[in-house]
Parts: sequence; C-alpha cells; structure tokens
Amino acid sequence: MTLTRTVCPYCGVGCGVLAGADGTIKGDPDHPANFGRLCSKGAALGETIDLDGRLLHPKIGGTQADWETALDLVARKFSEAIAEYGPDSVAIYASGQILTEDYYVANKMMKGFIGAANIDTNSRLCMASSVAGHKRAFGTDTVSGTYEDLEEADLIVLVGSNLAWCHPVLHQRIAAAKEARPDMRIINIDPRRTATTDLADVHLQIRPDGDVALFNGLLAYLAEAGKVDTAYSENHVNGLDAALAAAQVCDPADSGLNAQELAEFYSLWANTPKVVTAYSQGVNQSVCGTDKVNAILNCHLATGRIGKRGTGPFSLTGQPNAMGGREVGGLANMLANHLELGNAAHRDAVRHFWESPTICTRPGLKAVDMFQACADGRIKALWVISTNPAVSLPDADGVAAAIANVPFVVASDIMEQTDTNDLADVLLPATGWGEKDGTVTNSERRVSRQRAFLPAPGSARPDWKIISDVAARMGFAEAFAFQSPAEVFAEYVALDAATSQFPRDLDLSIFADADYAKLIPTQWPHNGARFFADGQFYHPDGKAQMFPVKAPAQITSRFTLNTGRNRDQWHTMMRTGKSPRLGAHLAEPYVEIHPADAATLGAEPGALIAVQNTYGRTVLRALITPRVAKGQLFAPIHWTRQRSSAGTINSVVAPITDPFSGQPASKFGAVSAEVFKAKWYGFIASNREPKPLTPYAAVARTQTGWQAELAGSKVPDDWEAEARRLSGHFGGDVSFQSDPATGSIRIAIVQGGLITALFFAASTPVVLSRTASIGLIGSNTSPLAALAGRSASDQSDPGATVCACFNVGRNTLLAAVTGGASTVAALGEVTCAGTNCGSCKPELAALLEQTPQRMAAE
Ligand SMILES: Nc1nc2c(c(=O)[nH]1)N[C@H]1C(S)=C(S)[C@@H](COP(=O)(O)OP(=O)(O)OC[C@H]3O[C@@H](n4cnc5c(=O)[nH]c(N)nc54)[C@H](O)[C@@H]3O)O[C@H]1N2
Ligand SMILES: Nc1nc2c(c(=O)[nH]1)N[C@H]1C(S)=C(S)[C@@H](COP(=O)(O)OP(=O)(O)OC[C@H]3O[C@@H](n4cnc5c(=O)[nH]c(N)nc54)[C@H](O)[C@@H]3O)O[C@H]1N2
Ligand code: SF4
Ligand SMILES: [Mo]
Repeated sequence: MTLTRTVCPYCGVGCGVLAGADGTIKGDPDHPANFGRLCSKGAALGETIDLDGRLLHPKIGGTQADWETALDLVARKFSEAIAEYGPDSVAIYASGQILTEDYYVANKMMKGFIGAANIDTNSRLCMASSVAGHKRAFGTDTVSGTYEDLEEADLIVLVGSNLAWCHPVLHQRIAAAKEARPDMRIINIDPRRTATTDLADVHLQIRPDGDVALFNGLLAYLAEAGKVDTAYSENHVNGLDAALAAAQVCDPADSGLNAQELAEFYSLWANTPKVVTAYSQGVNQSVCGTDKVNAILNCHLATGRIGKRGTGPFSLTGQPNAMGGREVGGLANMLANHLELGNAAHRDAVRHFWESPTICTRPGLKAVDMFQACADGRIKALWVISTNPAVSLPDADGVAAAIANVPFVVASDIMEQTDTNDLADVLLPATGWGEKDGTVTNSERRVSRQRAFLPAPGSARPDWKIISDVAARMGFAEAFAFQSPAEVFAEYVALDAATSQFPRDLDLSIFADADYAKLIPTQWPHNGARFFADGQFYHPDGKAQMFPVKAPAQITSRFTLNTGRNRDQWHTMMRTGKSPRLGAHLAEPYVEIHPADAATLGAEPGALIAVQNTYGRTVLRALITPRVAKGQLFAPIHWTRQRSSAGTINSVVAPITDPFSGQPASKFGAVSAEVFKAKWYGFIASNREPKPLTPYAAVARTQTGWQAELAGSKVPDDWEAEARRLSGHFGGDVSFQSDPATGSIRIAIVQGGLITALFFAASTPVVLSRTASIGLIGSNTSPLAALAGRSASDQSDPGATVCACFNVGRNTLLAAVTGGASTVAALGEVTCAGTNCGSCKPELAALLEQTPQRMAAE
C-alpha cells in the first residue's frame, strides 16, 4: 500500500500524516511539526473518511440537481442581487478550514470582481483579536514564534489555552522538553483547571477577563524592578511611557489573584529571559481580546524578549489553515497578501495585478455584523463555505433565524445535514480532506501540502473550482480560468512578488520556483527564519508600538458562562462525530459546575441543568467539579441541533464583540442556571440513528450504531410507543419490563432474532452500563438477559472511555490501579492506555491522583 504524504485537517499544529486509501493513518516522521506523533483525533482520521452522511450531489430546494443548473442559479442570483441592490447586498462567510487556494479565489472574487469586502470567515471568531493586536504592535500581523521556541524556553506561560486538548502534539513536545529539562517552568493562566493545568508547575486561577490587569501589573513590576531593557526600547519601541502609565494605574488585584501569586509570577517572569507567552481563545475571545494581546506584547517589547530563540509572544492558531487565511487576506477588513484595504496604493496594485474591473474601497461586514445584516434584510444573497454559523456564532438561534431570512442562501459543505445546510436553498458538494489538493499554513508559518489519496465521491468538486465556476458565470471567466490548485498557488505567490515594493512581513519568494507537487513543509520567509531578530518592525519608522490598555468593567451575574473544547471532538462534530471511539470520551453536552453551586441549586450527580438568558436556553448534564470556580460554568461547543435537543451552547452566548477586532466574547457572559426538573430519564442503544426528540437528548455514535441519553418533562402514557418513536424502530417484537417500585422501564426491540434497540427509563438518572448495552445491539442475546443489563460476552464493563486509541475505559484503568499500577507508564504497560497518541496522559495522571487510597488520605 502506498501512503500519501499529507497534513491533518484539524488543529493549527499542522501535523504531517501518511495516509492510505484503506484508512491507514500514520504520523509523518519527517514532518517538522510532529515528527511522527499524532493525537487521538489525528489517529482516528481513518474512521471518518467513509461516505456516510456525505453530500454527494448539488441540491436545489432539497432536490438533486446537476452542476450546470446549480452553478447557473447561484451566479444568476448573486448577479441579480448586485444589479438591483449593489455589491454590498451579497456576502460570503467562509472558514479557516478551506485551503489557501480556495481562500485566495473567494477573496479575489469578492474584493476584486464583485467589488465589496463582505467576505468574512470563522477566523473572526478565532484569531481576529490576535490579528488586531499584532497590527497595533508590529504594523503587520506577524506570528514570530516557532515550536522550537517553546521547547527552548525556560519559562512557558500558557494564557487561555487548553493545549493538552486543543494542540495535543505541541503539548506532547513541551512535555518531552520538560522531561529532558526539569528546570523548565510552565505556568497556566486559566479561570478553570484543565488537562493542561496538570503539566503546569503553577495554575493561576485568574478571574475571567482578568488578563489585562495581570499583564499590566507585570509591566509595572518590570519597570519598578529595573527589568525594562532601556536600550532596546529606546531603539526599537515607541509608546513605552504611555503604556506604562496606563499599567501603573491598573490594580493587579483585579486579576482575581492574591498578592503572593502575583509576586511569585512577576518575579519568575522578570528573572527568566527565555520566556514564551503562548495564548489562545481565553485571550482572543473577549470584549477586551485585542487589549489582552497588547498587554502581553507590551511585556515582551519592554524587555526585548522577542525575535530571540526561546523567547516571544506566541498566538496559537486554532484551525488547520487559520494562518493561510490571514496570509491571503480573507477577512472583511483585509485586502490580500498582508496588504491594506485602507491604502489606495495597495488597492491599485492589487487591482492592476488582478486586472479587475473594480476593487473594494472600504471594509466589509465582520461576522457578527454580517449576520445582523442578514437579519435586517440588507443581505440578499449569502454563500456559506465550510463552516456552520447556525451553531458556532454567538446568539446561534438568532443567527439561524437571520440565515432563514436571507432570500437566497448557498452552502458548500462536505456533509449533507448540518444546522446551516438545513436553512440553505442550494447545497454544493465539496471534496473534503483526503480528496482535495492544496496548501495550509500552521501556527509557526509552515506551509504544507494537503494531498488527495481518495477519489472525489459522487460529483463533489474542490472549493476553489466551485468558486471559480460561479465567478466565471458572473462574467469573470478570464480571471478565474484556473485549471488546478497549483495555478492558484502560483498566482498567489506572483501577487506577492508584484507587490514587493510595499514593505511588509509576508514574503513568499521562497515558493517562486517551488515544485508544487513535491512541495515539502516550508516556513516563510524561509525555513528557520526569525522575525524581529534585528529589532525591526513594520510601522513606518521601523519600530514596534506599545499600547496603553485598561482593564474591562466586571460582569456582575450570579452565574457566568465560559465555553470551549473537548479532547476528542472537533467543533460541530461533522467529522469526529462519526467515530465511535472519539464519541465515547464525553458523549453528552455537559456543564461544569462547582460543587457548592450544585448544592445551592439542588443538583445531584447526573442532574440536568437549564442554562439560559434572553438569547435562548440550553439543557445540559451537570458535571459537578471543583475544576471550575464558584459562580462560573463551563460548557463545550460541540453539540448541534442534529445531535442534541438543547445542547447548542451558542444559543446562550450573547453577540457581544471586541470593539477593535469584532471577535465575539464567547468565553464570558451572564446566564442563569437552575435544575431542569425532568419527570423521567432514559437511555437508548440502537442500530439506527435516534432523533433528539425529548426536552433533553444527546445522540452519539457507538461501535454498534447509536446511543441517546434522554430526559422528558411528561411521563408518556404508552412506553412502548415512546420507545419506538424515539428509537425510530416501528417494526419488530417488543419485550417489556417494568418495576413499579422504582418506576423503571426496560424495553428490548428484536428483529429477525437480533436485538435492534434497547430502551431504559427511570424517574432518576438511569444507572446502567452503557458499554454493555451498546455491546448487545445486533447480537442474538435473549431479550430478558439483555434487559437485565448483562453484556453479551459476560465481560465486565470497561466504563467510560479514557484512551480513545485502544478503547480503554475508566473501570479497566481503576482495576489496573488497584492491581498496583501507580504511574502513567505502568498503566500504559498494563492496559496500553496512553501508549499511542498520548492525548489521554493528563487524564491518566488525574485518575492516579484520585485513587481511593489517596482520597482517603486527603
Ligand atoms: N480537540 C479539539 N482541538 C481543537 C479544536 C476543537 O474543536 N477540538 N479546535 C481548534 C480551534 S479552531 C481552536 S481556535 C483552538 C482553541 O484552543 P484553546 O483556546 O486552547 O481552547 P478553548 O477550549 O476554546 O479555550 C481555552 C481556555 O481558555 C480559558 N479561558 C476562558 N476565559 C478566560 C479568560 O478570561 N482568561 C484566560 N486566561 N483564560 C480563559 C478556558 O477556560 C479554556 O480552558 O483549538 C483547536 N483545537
Ligand atoms: N461559544 C463558542 N463559540 C465558538 C467558539 C468557542 O470557543 N465558544 N470557538 C469559535 C472558533 S475558534 C471557531 S474556529 C468556530 C468553528 O466553528 P465552525 O467553523 O462552524 O465549525 P466546524 O464544525 O469546523 O464547521 C466546518 C464545516 O465545514 C465542513 N467541511 C469540512 N471540510 C470541508 C471542505 O473541504 N470544504 C467545504 N466546503 N466544507 C467542509 C464540515 O462538514 C462542517 O460543516 O467556532 C467558534 N464558535
Ligand atoms: S495535534 Fe492532533 S489534531 Fe492537531 S494537527 Fe496534530 S494530529 Fe491533528
Ligand atoms: Mo478556532
């Protein structure tokens, strides 16, 4: 079997993958991002390339159509809207998950040929504050850090980053570096404890949005302790005095940390020259996201700790091509190739190069405003490409209504059913990872090739081709006559060369003569390049700018909501949701709540909590844990309306944005919380996909089909009918058991001698081995034995999955601990857990810490 050299389609670490058409997936030992490692999501890629649920042909109004008809219709509707209402009446909402070539073509069409800048992407929800902060400080959006800097630092400060779950291979590289150099210090700044905290020497459990106060305090401390590099700041930095003055009037106690925590952190940072401050969404997704970025950059600029090995600020990108999108300029307030929309000379040069009839002259609508314009009727035609805004934007229910309000909506996706596709007039099938060719750029500016190793399914086409074909039909055939992604890439590189008279960081000359087919992972401007090494920045005078920032006003609410990611799921689960192994890690939309808050609300373990505000309402399983602080709730972002009845967390996230970047404040909002008083709780294992039909429902893939956790607010009159309705099994024989004493109901549905569905209900959360019931689906076990909850092979229940690679459950691990395994390595030897991708190692360590012996001793 020949394996194709490509890169992982998930996070911004950008790991190299060797992939085969039979589903073989290996880490690429030669890729400089991962040197052969993969995390649980990367390792399970082979399970997600089947065609189940794929959109295989264009659809118009739900009916299959041919490409000609669909493309003609899209082009006509867009052209008509532009003719009647002007270029600002159409919009594209795209994604950091399309390839650089797709992105370049979409941006060119919108800005140069339609002549408006209404193209924004989900990177607005992700990287916009970093972009804005970098531009203010450096004059360009330059990420100067490299992965080696993280390995070489003596101190790594992780701010608002759950690296262990969100950039797992980078986390493993840091863990390995720390093992080799135990003196290395890691500080984790996060309002809650996470798997990342377990690697850290110190957890600073900051108040939400306390970051500006914390880093302003650090700047003031650096000045007082004589740690400002005066020579550096005189020669290379403007604005020190103003930034310092703002910092000095800021009270570091507003960070929520005590005097000792502050003193220790400040002293360690001040006295460790080799420091990297790496940050992610806990910084970006905030009302003061841009200010947080500048507060961090200020400290690095004041000390000259930037542009040198093992030092610097490091904005970790989330999506596989978030960085590529920034490079091509695919946001509503950028032009192309790091050129400025507001600069007439830049605009003229780009227009000249594109030979375009027009060029946009002012910024377009940023994501949240774009959907507001959809709601109030300004947008007449909308094209959504490779993103699921009806789930991932704040005020998700309002956004869904806004999309429904647009007269003509197109969605390009690889999957047929998404919450956004359900609202579209036209669906265009895109080729996905493994089927398409192009380039992506990772967090350290390394451009890698994604290569196809599978044929295009059905009549799916690559995004760059679909966009070019629509542009051609709108009258721009000559400028969009691309025949391959290589041609698009060549034009993108040529645009860079044609505009080299404008000094900026982006320099793609290394790719000028590159052989696209054989392109090896390459950092721009050249491998091993170090930005700012000479102290030169990109403001006109060559200096960096320190920015005065002040701490935001506090939110006063009994409960606030923080949101983020799970280890084994990717965003709206369109791909990872296909893998039973990945689904087994955390199979329900949950809310982390502090034990004291749970007690006040009267929430027992397994209870459901209704979290709501004026925007909407969700119902989530209570995960009672001291990992979150009192008054703070945390919930994952992954559940959609396809997989849950009330688990879409953005239903309760307000559309409040950072004033400079337009990035939504997805991590900190006011909500109320109360126990959802269910009349009954249930569980289904089935060979058919259950629909989320009860007030609480969470659907997930299993090894034998599907499962659903349920709760209802009205006890059904006819349990058999309810079991059939919820499992979708209307045929077959039913075995029914009920226990009036406990109110529990057990139903098995058998077809052709095989168990097709098992349904359990009770007046309290159902306690039974899910794994055992799931294992019985499709077996010929007698219904009576099945309803007794015994597993098909009479094996013990492995428990909830901890290690997704080897499917090792919590009970198996606890048994190994009882049997004497006392270290992560020993657990690996006994059970294999953690010995493949290593993503579960923090959880193994936590499990060891919680062994009964230790708990008793505490
Ligand atoms: N498994 C998995 N990995 C992913 C993704 C995924 O969906 N699943 N998505 C990818 C993408 S697109 C992105 S953008 C990245 C995101 O990667 P991360 O930013 O690391 O992930 P999040 O879970 O969104 O948030 C990180 C942390 O910010 C903390 N936080 C909240 N508020 C504050 C605050 O005010 N201050 C500070 N200091 N911290 C705060 C949260 O408690 C949370 O632990 O992950 C990428 N990797
Ligand atoms: N509350 C809250 N909300 C958040 C966040 C948060 O932390 N909290 N994080 C935000 C962030 S950082 C991000 S990045 C967003 C992510 O949010 P989204 O971008 O909405 O999430 P995805 O599920 O990744 O959507 C990608 C879609 O593209 C499709 N797709 C995959 N490959 C291709 C392809 O090659 N071509 C095409 N045309 N389609 C394809 C998939 O099937 C899927 O439907 O969510 C944001 N929303
Ligand atoms: S860390 Fe995991 S998800 Fe991220 S690129 Fe690597 S294998 Fe993919
Ligand atoms: Mo993201």
